[in-house]
Amino acid sequence: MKKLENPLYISRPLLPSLDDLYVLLEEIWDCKWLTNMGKKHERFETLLKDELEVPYVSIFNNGAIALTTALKALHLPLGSEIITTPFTFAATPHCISWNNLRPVFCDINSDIMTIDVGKIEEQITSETTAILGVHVYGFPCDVEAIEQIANEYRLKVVYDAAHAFSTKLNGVSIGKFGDITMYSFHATKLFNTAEGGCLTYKDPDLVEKIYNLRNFGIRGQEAVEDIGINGKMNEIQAAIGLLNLKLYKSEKDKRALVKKTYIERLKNVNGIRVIEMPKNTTDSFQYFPIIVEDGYGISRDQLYEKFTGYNIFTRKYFYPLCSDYKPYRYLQSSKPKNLPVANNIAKRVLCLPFFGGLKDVEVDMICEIIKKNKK
Ligand code: T4K
Repeated sequence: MKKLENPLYISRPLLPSLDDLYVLLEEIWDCKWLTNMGKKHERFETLLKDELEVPYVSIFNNGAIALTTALKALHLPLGSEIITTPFTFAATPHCISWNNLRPVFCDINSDIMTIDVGKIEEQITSETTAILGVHVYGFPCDVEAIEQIANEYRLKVVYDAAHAFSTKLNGVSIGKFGDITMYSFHATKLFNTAEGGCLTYKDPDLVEKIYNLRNFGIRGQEAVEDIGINGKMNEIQAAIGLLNLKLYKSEKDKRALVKKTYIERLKNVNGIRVIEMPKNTTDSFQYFPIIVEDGYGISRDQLYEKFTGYNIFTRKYFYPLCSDYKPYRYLQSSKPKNLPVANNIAKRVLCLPFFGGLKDVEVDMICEIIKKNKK
């Protein structure tokens, strides 16, 4: 097997045709309205609400600002504790910290790597005010159990669904669970607007609140009614969103085929664990993680290096754990003995290149590299 001439990345963005984009850009240029809730923004927000099958949706300039705003909108007492997972992207605990709230890390389950609902209650103290679950790789958290715990302890529930665009649980949109859910539309996501994101929620009282927080609290030229930030999506992002809404299902179909091939080829490789979506869940086809078990013979890091040698850039999402980042290391909940499963998974997980345009020969090569290096 020869080293690839061009690098092969974990993801490649879904791009609308330039001709189609040009038509929408021309409309934007003609009316000279670039941002501040223009026509494209309005249309995209409306269509997205239908697409995600949720009562309310507010679009944002990126997922992290959206998540920060979600926590702000819930009026959680300053300094209170938010129980979350360390097995996620930095944005999750950072959005907690930016609200002057304190992340408390809870371990994950080894099957689908979401927050371990059996361990949440041990983390609850008189300071706890919310649970922030992450539907990591599009695998759904145990939303029912989380709801039960939240009801019992009167906690708010926020979900980070950055990876879960179009995920459904028993036919219900993942955006309908909890108090607020955040989706990311970053370039690396199944559905993208280059940068972008949204919040979904069901409480009508949150509509005004989130609207204000997203735009400096401005309610007219002479009225500022809340301490908002600039979370607005611009018209060019919204234009990409409008076009990609029409395309993402066919991207999903292509990814479904790639995933099927990966699973077929890899499921019998001793020491490689592939993770299938639970039966009651509609897949978001965001990432394709494998777990490199001891039986494989070489470590995840060694396999990662083998790939790099072929110009193939797999990713160790999510290593290191957020609990090992400098700002969070000192926390009591970051101690490895509190997070045995997360620590184990973080050193074994590897996300393989996964996007619709991945060629059969490339999938073959990736699977061959995995098989060939087994000891
Ligand atoms: N919560 C969770 C659980 C998240 O995963 C994320 C973001 C967020 C919250 C926050 O949402 P946003 O504020 O981002 O909307 C990437 C993404 O930047 C980030 O959005 C994502 N999670 C995270 C998991 O992955 P990096 O630093 O790994 O990205 P980067 O630049 O190394 O890109 C990965 C690969 O994608 C590249 O090797 C090539 C390809 N790529 C990337 C970009 C930016 C492209 O082909 N085109 C591109 O434009 O963070």
